[in-house]
Amino acid sequence: MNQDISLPGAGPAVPRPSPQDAVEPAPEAIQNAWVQDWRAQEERALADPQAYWASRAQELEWSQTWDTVLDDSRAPFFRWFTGARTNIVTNAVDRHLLTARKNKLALIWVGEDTEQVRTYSYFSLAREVDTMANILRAMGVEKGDVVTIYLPRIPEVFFAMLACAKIGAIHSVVFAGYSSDALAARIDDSQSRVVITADGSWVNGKVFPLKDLVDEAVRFSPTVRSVIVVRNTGTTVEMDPTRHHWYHEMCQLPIAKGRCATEQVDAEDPLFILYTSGSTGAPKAIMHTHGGYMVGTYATLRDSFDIHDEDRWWCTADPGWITGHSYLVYGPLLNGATVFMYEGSPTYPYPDRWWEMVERYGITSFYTAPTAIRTLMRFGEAWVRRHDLSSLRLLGSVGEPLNPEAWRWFHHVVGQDRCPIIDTWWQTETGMFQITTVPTMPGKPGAAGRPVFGQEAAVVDENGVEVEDGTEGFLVLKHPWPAMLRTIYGQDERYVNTYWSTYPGLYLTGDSAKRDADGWFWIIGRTDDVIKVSGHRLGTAEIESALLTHPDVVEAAAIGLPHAVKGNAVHCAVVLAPGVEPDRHLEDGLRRHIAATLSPIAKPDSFEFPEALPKTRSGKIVRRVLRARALGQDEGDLSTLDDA
Ligand code: 6R9
Repeated sequence: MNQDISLPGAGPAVPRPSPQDAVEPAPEAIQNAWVQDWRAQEERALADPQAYWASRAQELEWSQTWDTVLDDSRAPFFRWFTGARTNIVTNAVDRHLLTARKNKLALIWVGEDTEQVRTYSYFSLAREVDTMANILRAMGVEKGDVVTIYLPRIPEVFFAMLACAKIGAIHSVVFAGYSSDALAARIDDSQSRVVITADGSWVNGKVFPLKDLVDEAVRFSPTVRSVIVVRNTGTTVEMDPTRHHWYHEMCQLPIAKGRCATEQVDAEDPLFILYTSGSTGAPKAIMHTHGGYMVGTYATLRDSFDIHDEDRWWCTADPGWITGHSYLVYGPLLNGATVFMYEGSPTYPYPDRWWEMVERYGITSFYTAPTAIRTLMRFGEAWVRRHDLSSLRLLGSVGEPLNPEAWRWFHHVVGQDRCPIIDTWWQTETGMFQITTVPTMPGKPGAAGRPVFGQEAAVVDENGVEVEDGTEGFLVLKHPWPAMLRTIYGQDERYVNTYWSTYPGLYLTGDSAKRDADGWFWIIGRTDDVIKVSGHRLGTAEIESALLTHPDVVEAAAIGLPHAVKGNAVHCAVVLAPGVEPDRHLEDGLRRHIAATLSPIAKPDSFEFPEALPKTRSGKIVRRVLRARALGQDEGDLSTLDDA
């Protein structure tokens, strides 16, 4: 058992699972649902998961079919649909052009200034993707090259991701709220030569200077040759004519014109890498591939959110996170849906901005995060009641546990007691939902649901033995699934150690959970040094290394503490350099330092300034003791600590 893992996680307390709390879906919500008899489908899929996944894959197009559905001969390096050829863009865009969907809206985009609206049919989306792909090709981007995308929530992020996929390049999207240091680390690690960014992004009425941050990040980069800049805010930026290119100018060049064929790639060819925080060390580049990821995101979105052609789908996630990849860009387009994307935040200028959008654009399916629900809940129902939300059909949640109180508010106030709530538990690594519901299943406030078709999950103790229902333990997944990560880019050994070594044959999720007697899973929280703050995934190691670059800091430890709105808040214990006195001013300085070197999302809520940190004799920080102290709880067994 990995020593780093200790129960319980920092997540909010989970109420005792009680099956009688189940909320049956309203009959009108499930009339036309794709999955009616979910028990039968669950049984069928589990009887032969490979046959099940093959049947789902057959709903999509392949230029060459597979020899094997699942090749587990080198497990845990699983390979799906081996021998097959396709491209996720063939299925997300091209195939729709041969049907009536050609003229259907693929994307409705609304700016923070809501007078700014841009819409794209599948036909025009295809043209935009071709243009971007032609430009990338002309810049020398080839199959297998990594392109870094650092863009706000604007349509070009769709074009850029799809253009990379189209030519077989690997995209690495970096959340546009990360600092230049964090961006530089990701560019260097991935060795990308091209960066796609914008002059700036709008954040609550102010410009966030993306291009300046890129300049700082690539100043010393040995790899980056070109930076493509999308004009978004109209901000003045410095353009180095040798390697900075305005996107709108490049679009006018002859090289940008004309169609660009969609490269047919091997099902196992990489589609993207996405950096995410782990327990230790630098963020890891999770790698996903074309074939399996395509099948997994397509099938899970179709089943759980019951996508139909008349739907208008809104996933509020940023493209910089896995949710944006799987369920803002790829999953919905694979299903031929109409995607809605909004540039701004839910509370600016007023806390009814999202409801205004739902009403104005007739959103049917709305997928968001618990932290946003809790934030909006605090502003009161009146903001919601101002708007006609009768278009809504389904609601969804992701990123952290949706506590029963927030579940009930979302269900009653936003969903008017008629919209099923689909809580989706999954990870950057899993690529697709793993534990969730389909609309025909009863919802249980606070529970995520059941493993997706073809998957089984279990709750085990530290020896890998399944615990009794109702008991908390480590959540593991039993079967490989098509959209699973293939490795940590360039770090195969770390991949095996992180996910597959603790319990041989089982995928270690890093979460703790309980299962109830009906087979519903209740997620509790992380058991490792990952903190989910407002649904954003942060590693204590990253926050600590950011603090250690501050001149007044000698040692630092970061932990997550329960927080009513954010789920968790960052708390830091900092040992200061001799002679430095802690005060408000210093705390603010440390916060600003973290915002500048990592990201504003990582800013600590609270600090303590001890003389020394609790450590084991081998020098490992014992976060359990810090957590107990911060919460005023019993510190437990201290006998293994270093006396100092
Ligand atoms: C999709 C995403 C993964 C971690 C995961 C867990 C937490 C995600 C959840 C949830 C409870 C849910 N998590 N969804 N916890 N209920 N519905 O968030 O990916 O950023 O990689 O984070 O998020 O702790 O292990 P990622």
